[in-house]
Amino acid sequence: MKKNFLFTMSLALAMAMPLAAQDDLVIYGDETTGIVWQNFAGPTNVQEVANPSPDAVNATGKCISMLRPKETGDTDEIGWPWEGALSESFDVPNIAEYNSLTMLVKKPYPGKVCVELQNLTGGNSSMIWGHYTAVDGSWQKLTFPIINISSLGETGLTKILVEIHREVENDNDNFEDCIMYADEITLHKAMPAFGFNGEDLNAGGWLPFPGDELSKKALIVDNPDKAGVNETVSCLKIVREKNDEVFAGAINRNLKVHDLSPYKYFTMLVKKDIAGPVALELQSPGETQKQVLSADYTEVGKWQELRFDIPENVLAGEPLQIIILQAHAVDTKEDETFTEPIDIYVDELYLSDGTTSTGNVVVSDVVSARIVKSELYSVNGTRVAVWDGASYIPSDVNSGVYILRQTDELGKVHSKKIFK
Ligand SMILES: [Ca+2]
Ligand SMILES: [Ca+2]
Repeated sequence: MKKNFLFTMSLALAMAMPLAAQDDLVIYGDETTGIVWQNFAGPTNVQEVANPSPDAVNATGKCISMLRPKETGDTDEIGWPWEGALSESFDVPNIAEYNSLTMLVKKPYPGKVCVELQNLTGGNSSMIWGHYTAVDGSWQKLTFPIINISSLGETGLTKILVEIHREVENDNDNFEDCIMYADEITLHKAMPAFGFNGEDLNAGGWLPFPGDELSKKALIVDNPDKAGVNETVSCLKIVREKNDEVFAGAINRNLKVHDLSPYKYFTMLVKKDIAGPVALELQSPGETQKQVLSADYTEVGKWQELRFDIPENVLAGEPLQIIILQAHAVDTKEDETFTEPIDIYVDELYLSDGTTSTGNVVVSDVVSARIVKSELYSVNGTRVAVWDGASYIPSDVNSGVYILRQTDELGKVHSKKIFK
């Protein structure tokens, strides 16, 4: 009797909490029931198994495993880059209320991961890319933007396809047959963060452009010069050949920045062996709006931070979904001095509202008139620092929230809340 009562109570509670009210919704994980996974495109042996190495990122008990063979078979369809796991067990009619999806991934080799969100009748989201970057086989949480879901219609999300290692490996001597794992698929109302750093913010993954997705003309590599301004581990490498188009480079179709208007510029690190402009072609969903931002690379051979100013009314107010990264926006077909392919390195792409920069807190962009005096106040109103001009906040100021009060050359006072 008691059991029945509890069951009825929990059912009533479950019915009283519509899914729409939840910010985070775990749709596959240890706590979910009735999710059945099957092989996709080959005998990949998809099954639910005990978590082989619980750690801080994934301490849960079970997960999905997939066998990824190395060799590509002709007739038996093994080892294709699109092999993976498919489940038709989901029921999320209100998928449009969610903005990002996270999935835990564990595999012995870094590489691209794809998810496709589908409905019963074949509508699908197109591929959404992520990139697993760990080299120690640890669990890593990948974030995918929820985009291109209008074709899912009324039924919403019912199927998910996970392509766990969308890479060609049959000519890679370092790759062996292996098991790869996925777990804890969660929908979030929060927007995915914007940024690319090669380590953990992969912004959905870059692909060579134009041309073959699997050509390896754009891929994540070890940073070749950690002695300069970029000490980070990894970056994107783009191979530029003489006969490539002016706009050649890499494309990222998996961005989700709803509103660019609060931002003043993009910053991005570039390193190449010849000087020349780099461009970011911004596009809205469906490519209805396009805008090219350019910056000049001059410090030949070294990492250089480029700044791409964002104009007023960028993309006519539409969201940003696609960036074509034009690594060397020069016509090399006609350039007699350009003969051999060059490697171009790109890293640390971020949006800035003009008040912060990587490392130091830059305050010089707060207003356009020249600042002659800066004062920093705690939120309690105590003045903690004063200095001439704008420049950087003194390094001995503790981290925290402050009010920055600046006086410009015209005597006008500007105040702004800042974080250090
Ligand atoms: Ca789990
Ligand atoms: Ca990096």
